[in-house]
Amino acid sequence: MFGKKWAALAAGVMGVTLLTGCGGAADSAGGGAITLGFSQVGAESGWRTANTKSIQESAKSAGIELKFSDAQQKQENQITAIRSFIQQKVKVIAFSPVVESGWDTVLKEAKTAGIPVILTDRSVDSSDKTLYKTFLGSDFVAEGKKAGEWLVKESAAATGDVNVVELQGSTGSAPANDRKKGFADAIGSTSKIKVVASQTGEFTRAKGKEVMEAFLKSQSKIDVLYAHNDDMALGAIEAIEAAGKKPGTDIKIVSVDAVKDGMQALADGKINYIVECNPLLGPQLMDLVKKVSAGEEVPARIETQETEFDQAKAKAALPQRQY
Ligand code: GZL
Repeated sequence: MFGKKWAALAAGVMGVTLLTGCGGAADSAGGGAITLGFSQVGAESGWRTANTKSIQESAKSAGIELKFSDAQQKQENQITAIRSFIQQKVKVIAFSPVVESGWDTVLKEAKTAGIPVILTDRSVDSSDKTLYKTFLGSDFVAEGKKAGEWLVKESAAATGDVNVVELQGSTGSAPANDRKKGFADAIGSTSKIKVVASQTGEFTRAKGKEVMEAFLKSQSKIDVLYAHNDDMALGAIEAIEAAGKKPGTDIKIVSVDAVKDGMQALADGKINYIVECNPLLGPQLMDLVKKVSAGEEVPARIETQETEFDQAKAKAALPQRQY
């Protein structure tokens, strides 16, 4: 029925299809690679850079076609990106919500379009749990609690008040809200530990330095800095040193993330304790994308395994640190 020419053409088409599909995570309907629309918060910190790298590399090795958008820390940009993914009829949408609130409308649009949504890293406060399939990330309240418990132990021998200044993460974000809560819960019963000032440093070094400069001017006595991430702690270290004080000695510092620069400061004695928050969510996310794409059930919440570092543990871990 078909001459050689037609057979060659058919083989060519099959080849291209196979090539697209080969090594790729084929769409459950067999229509080529799974397309994933991912809206990222921004590029505000070392943690975020590592998180983006993990997602992009994992998509590539999983053969998943990634449509990636950087929202530059603006919710309106994430909403625009999610609407664009819906228009493009991607198979799955995943995102790290820059803030907890204001997502129901756009998530209902994705649900109406029949596109499953996965939350990674940060969560949303929607009461309608059917708007997303699962949450993959950390327990930020537990992270704040670990930081507070360390300070309670560290302050046991202190006779006078222990004055704490707090650099909060981005206003309205799940990590900022929850790390603040967890820390307050942990120190709550200890009357001598007092948070005398608390303000957002937007998870960036620059803002962390700026706010720490203001704290140093406004507070007569600062014993401890609690920073919601290493980048703000590193900015604050610059301000503390510029004020002629020794970070880690005159002002103790407890932080969250455990990115390489933070771990180096811990090894150098400029930070005293770091609670880890793991950004390497890519491999687990791609497994979830394949399962959700195939209509498989997935757990409602998947928490990442994390640890804590003192100076000795940081020195030992640094050589193998991936981020
Ligand atoms: C936490 C993540 C936070 C990091 C910051 O999972 O959302 O955002 O702690 C980052 O470094 O900017």
